[in-house]
Amino acid sequence: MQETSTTNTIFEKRLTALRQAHEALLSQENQPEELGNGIFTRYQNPILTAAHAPLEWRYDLNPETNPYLMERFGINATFNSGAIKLNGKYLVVARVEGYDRKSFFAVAESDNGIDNFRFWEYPCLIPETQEPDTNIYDMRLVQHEDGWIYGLFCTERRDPSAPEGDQSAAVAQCGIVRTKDLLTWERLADLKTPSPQQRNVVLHPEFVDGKYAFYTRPQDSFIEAGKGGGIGFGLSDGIENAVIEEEIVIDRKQYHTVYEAKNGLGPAPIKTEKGWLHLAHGVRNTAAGLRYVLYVFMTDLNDITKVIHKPAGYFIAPEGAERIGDVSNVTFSNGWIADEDGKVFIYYASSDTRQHVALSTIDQLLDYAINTPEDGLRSAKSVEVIYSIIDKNKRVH
Ligand code: M1P
Repeated sequence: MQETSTTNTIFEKRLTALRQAHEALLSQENQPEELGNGIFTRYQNPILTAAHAPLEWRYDLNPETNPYLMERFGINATFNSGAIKLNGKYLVVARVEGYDRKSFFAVAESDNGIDNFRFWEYPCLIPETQEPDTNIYDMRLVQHEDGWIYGLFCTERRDPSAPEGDQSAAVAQCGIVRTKDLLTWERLADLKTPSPQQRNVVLHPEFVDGKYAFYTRPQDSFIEAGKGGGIGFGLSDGIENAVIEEEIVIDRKQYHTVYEAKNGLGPAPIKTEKGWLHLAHGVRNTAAGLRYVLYVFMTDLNDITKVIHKPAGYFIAPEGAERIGDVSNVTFSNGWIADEDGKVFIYYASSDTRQHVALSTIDQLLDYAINTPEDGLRSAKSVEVIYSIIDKNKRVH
């Protein structure tokens, strides 16, 4: 009797404290950083962390079966979110990763796109194909002109040709689901392409020559892009059993750039009067491991495979606390929302651990993309750029 009432007290105290801490986190206001770089404004707090996951997912809330109110399902991270605005709400489909390393998708909703993101009651139920996914992650949401919202994501399975002693060899491919409400998801066949592995596949929002158009990232092995490196592009007659017969690379990896080792498209591009705006990630290798940064480029409205502007270097790189996490030195984005008034909410994740937002506008992004000098690919060219800026400034003052 004594023991039961003691454990009940532990349970009640813990539950009250947990609920208070959770509510305080979820209702926290997010403030913009001061000054910034004029291109975008970072916000101070991550919009989603592991601690944002509902208590109902993590705890058995029955004092009879969980007297110590222990966590029964640990959440490790929330990151790499797809994003869409639906019925006036800003929705992100986060990659939520459990302590067991498996990722799954869950929708979190906010009224303003900046703070107070709250997960919906249940995570997304993604149907499996005949060949079950071991792990699913990084959904790109696209409102396609055919009327469906598509979610393209990476489906990962153990490499069937790997020897028994190798328990880490995997095959990555592109899984496809579609929905009208983000509640019910219809699974379609995985995308077929000429590449042995695929990650970072994105559906273009419009038909191209009456076909579904995909941005791909052909790669030779699970980690290495190999000879297939670059952001690829291909067309498929249909979407229910999508097949790309021919893949061309439209944005290559390149020596001594921030996308030297590999690159991949982020969210679906935004259509503007001056071209399609793209956000992508570039990867280079360092003595401390891979470094992932975000970069911007634009493609032609009439030929979406033609890159027309590409500022040098990175657009967003990990800063301060963003540098540290499960996979440190990573910024990654697969979601942004362009509002009717020209604002652009850029959802980027840091170090495979947490989700952030940065705010910009179509005008700012176009100015950045069009007027930032391209990479000259040599130190002397960088110095030339600075000279021209200084000389131009002399004429102003
Ligand atoms: O760990 C960094 C990122 O690595 C992968 O990206 P890429 O395919 O370009 O190497 C993805 O697994 C991504 O989820 C992850 O953030």
